[in-house]
Amino acid sequence: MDYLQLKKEVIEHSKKIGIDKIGFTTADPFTQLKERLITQQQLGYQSGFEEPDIEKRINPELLLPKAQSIISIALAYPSKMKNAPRSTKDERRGIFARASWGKDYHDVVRDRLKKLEAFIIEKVPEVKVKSMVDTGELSDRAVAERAGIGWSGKNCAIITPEFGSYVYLGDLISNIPFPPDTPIEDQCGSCTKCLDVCPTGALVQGGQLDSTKCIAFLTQTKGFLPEQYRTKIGNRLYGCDTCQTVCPINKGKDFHFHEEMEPDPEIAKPKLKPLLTINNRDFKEKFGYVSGSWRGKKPIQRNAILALAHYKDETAIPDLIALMHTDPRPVIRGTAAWAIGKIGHKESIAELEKALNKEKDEEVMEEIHKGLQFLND
Ligand code: B12
Ligand code: SF4
Ligand code: SF4
Repeated sequence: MDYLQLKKEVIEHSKKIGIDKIGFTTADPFTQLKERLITQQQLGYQSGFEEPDIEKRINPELLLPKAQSIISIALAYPSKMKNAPRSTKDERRGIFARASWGKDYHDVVRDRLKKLEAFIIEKVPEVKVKSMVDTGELSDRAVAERAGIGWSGKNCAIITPEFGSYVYLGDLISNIPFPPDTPIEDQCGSCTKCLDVCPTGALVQGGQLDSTKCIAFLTQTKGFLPEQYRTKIGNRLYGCDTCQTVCPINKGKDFHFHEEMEPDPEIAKPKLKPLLTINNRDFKEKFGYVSGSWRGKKPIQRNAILALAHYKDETAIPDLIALMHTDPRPVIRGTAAWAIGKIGHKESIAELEKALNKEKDEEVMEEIHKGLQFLND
């Protein structure tokens, strides 16, 4: 079979089905990645969202017997929101990172991978294929880097010359020996903007992330946010784009190729106060289709409380007091108490004391004490 010809046809077809960039690499083990993953594990820098089995991550043959190649695909997503609503003094708003704008990208990328699989199966009916996006075993970035989609930036992102780093990645492993592409040269040069601007110092050095400090990770945790980060997350409800927005390669990069990726401004940049009281059904209906809701309502609500504290929004005090007294979730009660103190609403001292008298959860009591301390200082 003429694999080069088949590769050309696959590339041609990819353009018709809404894939913005495609690259090919071998199914050889990712040996350099193995060392990196072990190092990250040993340093305690992993987020816990990664596939834990390192062998599966680095050896495509364990995922598809007789694997011969991996196709990497990239879909460009928008970086600018049309008709973005303004956050006003009375109605403060939070922000979902761009990777959570529009329909959940897992569904969008999976759709393109399925279409690509169907085309390859049509051409080679006996082919074996396996596709994945984000939740699969492979490192989507390591695959993309080796397949020439982009280089691995100091901010850890795969940066394409065409679309910058605002691309989602997906992989298709097959037993077809497609001729591989060559990696792109690193174009970061002496720039260190992303390292300099990271609010928490999570980029410990170029291309190395301590996930436990990264705001993108922290916004997705379910417990109390460690205190040193509470004032750093600003109005972020999910994810963080800071090390990408400062990147000079991303300047002017804003692509609107995919209708599904257009954000609903009221969802991507929602009002904060209504989030405090939203019920499960409404949350699912409004936010359920975006990738940023995968951890459920609690982290978003916790982050909304912290965002209101960030804005020192006194108009949120009645809602925060109600949460502190009645919410069944300790994280929400405690974070609300902390926020009331942080906002500096001295008239709430009595409410905090009342809450302290009836509170049974020790962590929450600690947060109420912190709130009181802010107000008594
Ligand atoms: C776990 C995870 C996270 C964690 C950890 C991120 C990280 N940097 O490791 C958290 C929750 C923090 C996170 C955040 C984000 N994520 Co995420 N995440 C993943 C996931 C599931 C695994 C990543 C992983 O294994 N990391 C471990 C590190 C060690 O490996 P790696 O980054 O995959 O591979 C690189 C390194 O190994 C490096 N490397 C290897 N050896 C060596 C040696 C040296 C010396 C150096 C310098 C580097 C180096 O090269 C590889 C290629 O770049 C992938 C999906 C997947 N299955 O791959 C998505 C993925 C990486 N995330 C993605 C996105 C969009 C994000 C966010 C931008 C979302 C947001 N706006 O909040 C942020 C960006 C944060 C950042 N600066 O990285 C995209 C990235 C797209 C792109 N253009 O790069 C992915 C690929 C999902 C997808 N399919 O589109 N994510
Ligand atoms: S996503 Fe935010 S917190 Fe994480 S490395 Fe980038 S700038 Fe730092
Ligand atoms: S900000 Fe500079 S160093 Fe960081 S990824 Fe972009 S070009 Fe590279």
